[in-house]
Amino acid sequence: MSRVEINFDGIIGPSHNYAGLSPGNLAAMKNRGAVAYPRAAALQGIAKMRANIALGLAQGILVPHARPDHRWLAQLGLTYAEAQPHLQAQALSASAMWAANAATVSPAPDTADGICHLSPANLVTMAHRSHEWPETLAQLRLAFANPAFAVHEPVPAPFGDEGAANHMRLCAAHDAPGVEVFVYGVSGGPFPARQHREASASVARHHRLDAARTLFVQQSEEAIAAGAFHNDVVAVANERVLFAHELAFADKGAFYADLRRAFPEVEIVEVPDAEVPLTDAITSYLFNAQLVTLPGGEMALVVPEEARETPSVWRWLEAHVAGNGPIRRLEVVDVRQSMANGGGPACLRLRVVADPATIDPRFLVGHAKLDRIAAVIEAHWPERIGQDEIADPPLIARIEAARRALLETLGIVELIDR
Ligand code: SUG
Repeated sequence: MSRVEINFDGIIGPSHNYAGLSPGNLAAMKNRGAVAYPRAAALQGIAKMRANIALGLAQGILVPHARPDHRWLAQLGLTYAEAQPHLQAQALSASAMWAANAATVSPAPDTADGICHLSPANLVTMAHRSHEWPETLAQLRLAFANPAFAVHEPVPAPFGDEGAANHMRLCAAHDAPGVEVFVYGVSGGPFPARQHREASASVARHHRLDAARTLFVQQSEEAIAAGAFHNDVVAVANERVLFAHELAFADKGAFYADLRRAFPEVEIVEVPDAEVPLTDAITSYLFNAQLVTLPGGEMALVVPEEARETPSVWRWLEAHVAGNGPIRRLEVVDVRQSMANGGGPACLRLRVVADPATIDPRFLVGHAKLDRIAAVIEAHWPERIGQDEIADPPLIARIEAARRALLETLGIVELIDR
C-alpha cells in the first residue's frame, strides 16, 4: 500500500455567482452584484487540476451540490419562487466549490486507530454555507466508503467549523506521523471569527489525535480584520515546511516554540510585513497557494495570477526561488472567477493522504476524465449569471440540468436526487 497526497478539487458549479454573501471576505463583498461567468469559472478550475496532474500529482474531485437547495428552503417553509432575494441567493450559492472548507482530514499515520478520519465542516457562520454539510457528508461517504476511512458527522452548532482551511499538518513525509495544527479565531474586530476553538478540539477528539502532536493556535485578530477570514489566507504548510505571514498568528513566538518542540525538523518560512504587507498578501492570495511536493521530492508553490501581478509578492517569490529556500518552483494558475469570491487555488482543494486504491474511483480524475467533464461544462454550464437573473425559472432549470448531466457522465447517480 502506498499513501500519497491527493488534492480533491471542488468542481465549480453551474450556479456560480457574486451575491456578496460573506462579510469579512473582502473580494466577495467588493464584487457583490458583478456578472459571473460559471462556464469560464469551471473551466479555470479544470485547467488548475490539469496543471497539478502535469506536475505529477494525484487529483480527485468533489461535485457541485444540488442548487438551489430545495431541502434547505423546505426546512424554512419556502419554495425557491417564494423566497426573498437574499434567501434565493443563499440557496443558490455555488460555495461548495471551495473544498478546503468541506472537511478536516487527519491521515491514518496521525490517528490512534490507524485509519484516516474526515469530519465535514458545519460552516454555521455564513447562512449560504451552513447548508452545505449534508451533501458534503453524502459525498464523503461515497468517496471514502472503504474501511480505511472514518467519516464523522459535523460538529454541532453553534461551534463554527470551517474545515481544512484552518488546519495544517507538518510531517517528515506525507506517509509519516504528523503534527496537526488547528487555527481558530476569536472575534473582536469588525468581522466574525469563523473557526471556533471548541469546534477544532471536537474534531481533534473524534479523529483520535495524539495530544502531544496536536496544537491549537489563535489566528491574529489583525489578520481577520485585514480580511483573512480563514487561516489559509495567511499560512500554508506542507511536509516539514510552514509558510506564513509574519502577522498570521496571535502569539507566534509561543506557537513556533511549541511547533519546534513537537516537530524539531520544521522549517518556518516567514514573510515579513515590511516586505509583503498584510494587505498585499491578502489581495494577491500569496498564501492561498498549494504548497506541494513534486515526485522528485522538491516543493512547488501553485499561486494565482494575482500573486504575479502584485509587485511586492512577486519580488519576494522570485527572490525566494533564486535563493536556497524550500520552494523551488512556482506554478501560476488563473482562477480569477473563484478569486473574485475570495477563493484561491488552495480554497478549491481538499487534501487527503491515502492509498488511491481505497478511494471510490469515480472521485479520481486524470486528463481523459477531465476532458469528459470539460465537455459537459461547455455544453451545459450557463455562460453568465447576473444578480438580476437569479430568480429566472429558465436559468434555474438550466443549472439543475447541468449538474444532472455531470453526475450522469461521472456515474455518481446516488447524488442526482439530493
Ligand atoms: O466562505 N466565498 C467563500 C470563499 C471561501 C474561501 N475558502 C478558503 N479560504 N479556504 C467564503 O467566504 C462568497 C459567495 C458569495 O458571496 O456569493 C463565498 O462564500
